[in-house]
Amino acid sequence: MVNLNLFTTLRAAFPTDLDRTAVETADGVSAPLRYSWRDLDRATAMLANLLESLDLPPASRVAVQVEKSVEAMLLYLATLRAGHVFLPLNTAYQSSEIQYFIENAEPAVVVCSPANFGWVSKIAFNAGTRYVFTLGDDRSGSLLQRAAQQSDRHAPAVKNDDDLAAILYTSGTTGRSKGAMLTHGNLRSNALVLRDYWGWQPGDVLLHALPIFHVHGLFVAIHGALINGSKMIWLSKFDPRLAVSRLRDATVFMGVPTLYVRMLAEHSLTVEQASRMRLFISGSAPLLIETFHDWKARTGHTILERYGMSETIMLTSNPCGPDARHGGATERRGGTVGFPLPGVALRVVDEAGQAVATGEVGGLQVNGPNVFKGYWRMPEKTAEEFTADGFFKTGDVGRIDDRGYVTIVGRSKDLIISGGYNVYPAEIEGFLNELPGVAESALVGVPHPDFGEVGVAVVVARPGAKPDPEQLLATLKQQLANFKIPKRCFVVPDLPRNTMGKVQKNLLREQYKNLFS
Ligand code: MCA
Ligand code: AMP
Repeated sequence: MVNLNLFTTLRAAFPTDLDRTAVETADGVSAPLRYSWRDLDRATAMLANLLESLDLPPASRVAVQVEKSVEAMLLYLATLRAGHVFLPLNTAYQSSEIQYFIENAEPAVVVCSPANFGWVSKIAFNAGTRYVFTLGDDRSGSLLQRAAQQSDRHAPAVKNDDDLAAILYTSGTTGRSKGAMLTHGNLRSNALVLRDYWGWQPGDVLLHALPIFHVHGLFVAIHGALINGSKMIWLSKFDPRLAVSRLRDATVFMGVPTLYVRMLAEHSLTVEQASRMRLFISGSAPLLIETFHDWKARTGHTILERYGMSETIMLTSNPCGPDARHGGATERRGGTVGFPLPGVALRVVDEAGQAVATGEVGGLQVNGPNVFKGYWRMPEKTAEEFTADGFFKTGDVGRIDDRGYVTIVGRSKDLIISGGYNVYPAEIEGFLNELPGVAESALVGVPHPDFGEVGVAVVVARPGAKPDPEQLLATLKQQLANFKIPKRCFVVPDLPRNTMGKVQKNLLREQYKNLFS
């Protein structure tokens, strides 16, 4: 029987010479750590054996909230190898957020930073988690201590395409976060398509600068390098100066638009500095056309913009080389997200679900082997988001031009994307409305030069109350991940509403659009 475990596919792509460097760390201060391909193989075996020694039920969830480190990546790979389900959590999440994820996903194992062990383990054990380990970004903690006693040989668990590999929580426009269930087949098919479409070559070196708790840094970047046997230069935190300085040693870079904006502010970014680079990829949020042009002028490279979602991994991409499906098109068109990837069906529909004419704007729906299995334990929500003929409704609004390029023009979902992180207004408004003196609130996204878009809170006071905007934000900060905190807060007499009573967020967005310009 063929083992369709994604780990097996990635492992098969390791170079024959296992002593070559697979990952090299760079923090600009300490001496780099080097991990060979053999190290990756042995360490993932030891971690997988540790998970196996715990005698967990098959497909147990392993929830992980730790700082970025090579060992955190190894834990992800080991979880696949052992046949369990990886659940990455943003390090910015606070206790109420973590409590929700743990209670919802019921992980058998939770791994957290040593500093957070007290509160995380309390939440986890109360929710029935059997094991809580710690992992620091300096290789400290109980996880590696326990794994050190394990064998460095391990046969990957046998998996099918349809078996769960990971759950990624993505917030909903209403209600709490939903866990998008991604299978081994979803992840493998997307990794293989991107390997070919982005023309990975022997000798490519990926400069890895993104966090590894979301699709972009965890799957697109790591799978891309591993499935090509390519080395990674590993930045544990994005630092624009350091990233620019390491471009000389790399050939591929992936970033959200904020990373490009910040690197453009570095004088050291020049054509010469980027001369070894083959490919710059941007995604997770719209890339401003000015950034696209500025990057070309400063480095000589045309950024390749692509589009994806937690539920679908990558969906579309501008071409890397000639795309035979589109008459050999090679142009990376700024402002577009390119063509549907091979194997992805993408259609644009009107409100009635009927396909619109070429060039017309409508809702984007997608289908393909990369589209997720559904939301964890939410069959009704899953059913709502799929059409009768099996297309997933992305909630993004766009059009396809006569050359086949897809442009995203907006979103039907009420979502703010700030520096590549998603902020769902409904969640923030829910918290704001509970604060003393607040009658109601609205969160809107406005343009921001660094983060692309940021949230601004507009609050109506209860009769007789005088809530202090700064105090409201400070209180929110104790409850929610820092990137979700509105950058400004205004107290107003009332919110603009239409005749149906619905808050007219477009008017608020218009009113506050120049706040940060
Ligand atoms: C940090 N801050 C932010 C954000 N990040 N505010 C709004 N939006 C943000 N994204 C605020 C913090 O709250 C804090 O505020 C202050 O900035 C400094 O925090 P720090 O953590 O030091 O910030 P940073 O290191 O400068 O981080 C900025 C960043 C980071 C490097 C741009 O946000 C980042 O790595 N973004 C990438 C996100 C990503 O990987 N997305 C992919 C999702 P205060 O001081 O007031 O507390 S995957 C996806 O979307 C799909 C599938 C796709 O297509 O890829
Ligand atoms: P998430 O659910 O966090 O994975 O975010 C997915 C959303 O990010 C998509 O539904 C889009 O709205 C947005 N997105 C991703 N890539 C792009 C892009 N290149 N341009 C515009 N929006 C994007």
